[in-house]
Amino acid sequence: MRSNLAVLMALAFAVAAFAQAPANRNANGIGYFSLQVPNPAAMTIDGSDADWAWFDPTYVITMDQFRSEQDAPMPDPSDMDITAKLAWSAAPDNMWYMFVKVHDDTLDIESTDVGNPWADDCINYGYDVTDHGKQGGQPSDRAYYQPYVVKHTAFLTTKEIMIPSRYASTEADWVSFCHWPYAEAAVATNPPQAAQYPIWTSDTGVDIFYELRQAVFSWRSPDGPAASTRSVLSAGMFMPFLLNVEDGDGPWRFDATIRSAEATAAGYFAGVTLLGLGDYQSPTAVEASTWGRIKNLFGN
Ligand SMILES: [Ca+2]
Ligand SMILES: [Ca+2]
Ligand SMILES: [Ca+2]
Repeated sequence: MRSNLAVLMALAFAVAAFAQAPANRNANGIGYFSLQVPNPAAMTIDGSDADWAWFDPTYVITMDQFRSEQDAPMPDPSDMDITAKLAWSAAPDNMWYMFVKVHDDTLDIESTDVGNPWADDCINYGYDVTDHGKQGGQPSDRAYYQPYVVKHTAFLTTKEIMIPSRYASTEADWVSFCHWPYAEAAVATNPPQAAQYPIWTSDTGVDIFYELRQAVFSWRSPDGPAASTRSVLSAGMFMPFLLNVEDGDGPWRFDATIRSAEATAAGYFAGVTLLGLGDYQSPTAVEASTWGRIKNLFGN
């Protein structure tokens, strides 16, 4: 009995020691970058990236930097193809920005239940500023580990465009973090009429555009944003961050994610480094930057 207890205690210590983010947490093996928004007042959350022309294309997250959350083969680009831009703004705006373009053969937004977006096309993203991790999945963990969902509202009975990912069980606690002045989001499609149908498809498919900005909190209070600890975003900051893009059509649901298999298993997010204006706007960096150069600069 005593030896069994010793074994259990050793296992408990091992589990405790393992309750930290894996060293390899990124699907691209390197990490991701968020660029400082030069002029937050010029950004409009409308599903158009006309206001993102300043974004250095070197840092666009492309499909080869995602993996399948279910370790399935990656889809053909005609089935799903993703580009994502991550950005942040300095105080006083102090917001996280994201623009995700998804090319998809079929737009599926048929579910009417706001709390069940998972069978449809949507994005699932989140912040974990303190790198707390999912831990035991306790409700209290969600004060730190903060996933959200954005989905087109055309067919939702309750038209919430952004929700906490456990909307049904945490509705009262986290919904206010999804509303202005703390967050706003937009979803648009090309062609626009695709979103008039629960399920829409064509020979050439559809582009879906997700755009958002959101205040980031290192700790969320159940009493709402005003009682929570807001992060002050700054150049050089490391942000544990998740982006999953969900494809609801086909024989089974597909999740493309930026986190590694190890991070998925351990319940941690990928890693994003915040670059200031001077970090990515210098002429030499813009002219000759490639993923190889970035890897040399930041990955080792
Ligand atoms: Ca816009
Ligand atoms: Ca598809
Ligand atoms: Ca789809």
